[in-house]
Amino acid sequence: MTYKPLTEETAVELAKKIGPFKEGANIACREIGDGNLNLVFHIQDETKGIIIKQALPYAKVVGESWPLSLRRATIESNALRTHAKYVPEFVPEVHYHDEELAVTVMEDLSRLTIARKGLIDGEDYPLLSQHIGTFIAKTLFYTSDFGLEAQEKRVLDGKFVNPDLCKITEDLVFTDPFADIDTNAFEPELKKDVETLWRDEELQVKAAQVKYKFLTRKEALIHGDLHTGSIFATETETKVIDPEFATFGPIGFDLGQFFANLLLNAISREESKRDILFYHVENTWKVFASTFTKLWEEEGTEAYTKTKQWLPIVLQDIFADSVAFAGCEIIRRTIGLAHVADLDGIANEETKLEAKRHALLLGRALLLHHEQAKDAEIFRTYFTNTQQRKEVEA
Ligand code: SR1
Ligand code: MG
Repeated sequence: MTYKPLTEETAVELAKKIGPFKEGANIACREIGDGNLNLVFHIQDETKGIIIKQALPYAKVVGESWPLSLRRATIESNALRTHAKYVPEFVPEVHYHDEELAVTVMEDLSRLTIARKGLIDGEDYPLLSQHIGTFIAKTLFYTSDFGLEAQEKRVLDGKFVNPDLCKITEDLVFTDPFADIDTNAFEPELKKDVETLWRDEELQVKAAQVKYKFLTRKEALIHGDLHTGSIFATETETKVIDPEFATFGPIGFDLGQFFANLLLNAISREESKRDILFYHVENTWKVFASTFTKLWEEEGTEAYTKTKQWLPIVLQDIFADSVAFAGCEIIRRTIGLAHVADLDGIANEETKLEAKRHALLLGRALLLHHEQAKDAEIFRTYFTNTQQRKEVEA
């Protein structure tokens, strides 16, 4: 079949051909895509449902002037299938993929809620950090040069060459927010704060260094866009979706994006309701480090994983990277092209501006001091200091 964007009608026709529906079933379809890039159709009859996701040949958030490769749909379905090998409990099942149509048919997760929305509505998701810490540790360990034979890893790396989507991250996360670029978006009242950031030469150097790390460190298969909008959750279940940005990159990247989005939600909450977010940040790191350690000790593939003294050094590097990536993500979600509803949805204008100023200072502090960051409590310390406008000491 040649590529054509689906409509609700043609999505139903496709579902009838490949879906689990019986002849004559009463099928309903709704386009529910609220992300920046794709069409997403929820299709159901009285008893079951499926999701049909289709990539558009351009970035939906900007329009046809920003062309994007359809191959990302294949990258996404390959990533979901790779993740399913290691953590089937944390990903939706892929039923079908058509490369030409850029379509992936997958498990209907509508019994769960997107974690960003739930967190904004005040949900706590007590198991979120346990699940995401495990997801990140396993998917990254098993695709890294600690858990996969080198030759296999090189072959897998070749399946995830993802230049278009990597460029989005390179531009939107590491470059544009640090300069006066048209696509940045922020309230005029923040202009002074943003200009201070643009003039901060020390910060510019750190941003350049971590962008270089993202470009050059092909350590493991990263999800590549692991914010709270890429996670479905309930009190007991967690599913990671949308790995269309998947590529080989630094192990700390997914951790950093997840930390940042938890912290952005914490900024948006009243003081008394923030503790659960700090708990999730700290526990994600704790679960990640302990799971990664166990895998290293029990399933390390390379002779060098027998060098016990090296593991704490590897973990320290991953942690410091994650702090830097978190800093960039916080800054870009505040003044870059793609914002988050956690901050933009704050109803009171003055509170919103204060929250965004806090976010900029927190992002800056994390990026500036990431090399000295030793344990996950620093997120809480930097959060409080920047909220009180205290200069953060390394
Ligand atoms: C043009 S795409 C903007 C953002 O949406 C995606 O979810 C990624 O986070 C990307 O940076
Ligand atoms: Mg997405």
